[in-house]
Amino acid sequence: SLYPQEVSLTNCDKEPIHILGKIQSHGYLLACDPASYKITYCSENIDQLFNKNVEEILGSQITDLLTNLTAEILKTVDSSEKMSPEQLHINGVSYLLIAHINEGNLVIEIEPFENPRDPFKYQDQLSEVVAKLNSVTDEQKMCDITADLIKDFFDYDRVMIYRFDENWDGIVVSEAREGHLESWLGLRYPASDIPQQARKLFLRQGVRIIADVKSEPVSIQALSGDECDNPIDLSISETRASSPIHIEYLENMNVGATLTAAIISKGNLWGLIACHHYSPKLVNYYQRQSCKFLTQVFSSQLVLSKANVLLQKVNRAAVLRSKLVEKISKDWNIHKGLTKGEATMLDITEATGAAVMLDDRIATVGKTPSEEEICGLVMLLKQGKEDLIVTANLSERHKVSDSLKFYASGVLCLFLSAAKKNALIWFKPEKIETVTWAGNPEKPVAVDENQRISPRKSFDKWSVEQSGKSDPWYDYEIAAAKALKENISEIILEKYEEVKELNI
Ligand code: BLA
Repeated sequence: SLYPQEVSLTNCDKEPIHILGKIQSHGYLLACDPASYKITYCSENIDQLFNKNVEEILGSQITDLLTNLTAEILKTVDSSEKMSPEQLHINGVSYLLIAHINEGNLVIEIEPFENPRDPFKYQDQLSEVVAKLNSVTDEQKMCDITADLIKDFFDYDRVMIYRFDENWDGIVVSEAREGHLESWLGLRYPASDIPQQARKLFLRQGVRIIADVKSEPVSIQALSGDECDNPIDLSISETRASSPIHIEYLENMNVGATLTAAIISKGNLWGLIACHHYSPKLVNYYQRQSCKFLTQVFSSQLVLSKANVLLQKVNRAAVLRSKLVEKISKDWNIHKGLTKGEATMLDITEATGAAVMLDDRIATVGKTPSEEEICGLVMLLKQGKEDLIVTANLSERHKVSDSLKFYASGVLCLFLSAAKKNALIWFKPEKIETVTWAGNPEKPVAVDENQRISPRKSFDKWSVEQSGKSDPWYDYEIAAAKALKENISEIILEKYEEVKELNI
């Protein structure tokens, strides 16, 4: 590792971001015991709303402070849900009051409620959006439409659809931005930019804003003494201040405000809608809920379309496989049946080349290495324990020739029996790709002389050539190959039985 042990990147995973004891300065926070109504926490700026200071408020009754509302709040808020917000007017200013219960505290947050929109008109627009999203099935189109819609609706300078890969690195797959901004489409960001506890919290919260990156967060005071000794859990709070590391990250990007919404597919974080504004920006609670709703519509549409595409592929592979079996059962020429004519073994996967090795004879279809090289490859693959080999990076497993790397960086190989004389093999070619990261991915953090970790300063494009890798093998391809192997084994067995009978 480039860094000393104590400041390894995993430290970022340890920051307890849900109990940092601060809120963003546009909001106000009060918390009380739900049974006694005694106020146990409040934010230091609370005196701006009520003509009382922190000392007077802590320990007093919430029912004395929010006289009209408290009964309502306490009636409606239950232990899991957030109460629907109440509008408040204090000194001629409109606010929204949002309450929830978490870890034994009734948490009340108050935030400014500026330029409320006509709720009916808004509803109409939302319905239009849902209809629009429902009408597309292509994943990329869906992302593009969603990015445009969110930009239209909430007017951030830049809206990105950000997708996580299997290592939690991320890529900007769609973008809507103001014309003068540089495009970030296709840029990658390392997993450490969003550590795992942040992703986890995020999955729970769904949508979140940072209204003003430059504003100083406001501390929370506790009745019990030092808040740090008995911190309040802000996991589902609306106004929770962000980790200073993330704030520094956004400052390094010159971002002034953000909105982030979780794209969830079957309970997992698929990606984010990441919105950036280059000055402060506060979207109110109702707007955030709309954004959450839109993101949910997008997420479910995404899951549906993925399931449909998969189903179509699975069906197609099954139909082709039965054609193959039918063909082979006619003349029992497995080599020819699998590699010649209209349907071949190539068609049940997305591979570009395939080979069958049977009775010491090879037949190929599509773009493959030479027969000699295929033999050599099978000798290599045979050495392992498995009778199914799946790799999208052959040169990572074996030292291979340039030609093998070129035609067969991706290999899906099934041995037909334990003796490993006979095999079905599919190939995918090497896909040389230039991957562009936002900053050097090897150095996602800087460490100062006090061993303090900070995010990287530069997000300048950093290109890396990626070689030796093919497209991945999808589960449906592996399943189709396995099913074909079963079919072929049965055919061989039948053939053997019949030959035996003829001999008698
Ligand atoms: C949080 N980092 C985040 C979040 C995003 C990113 C979206 C969640 C923000 C939120 O909840 O409001 C990262 N934002 C991005 C990326 C893009 C973007 C990749 O717009 C791309 C366009 N961050 C670092 C390093 C550390 C780190 C090195 O870069 C740790 C040492 C930490 N990021 C970090 C933490 C959080 C975070 C702790 C949680 C912030 C919080 O919710 O308090």
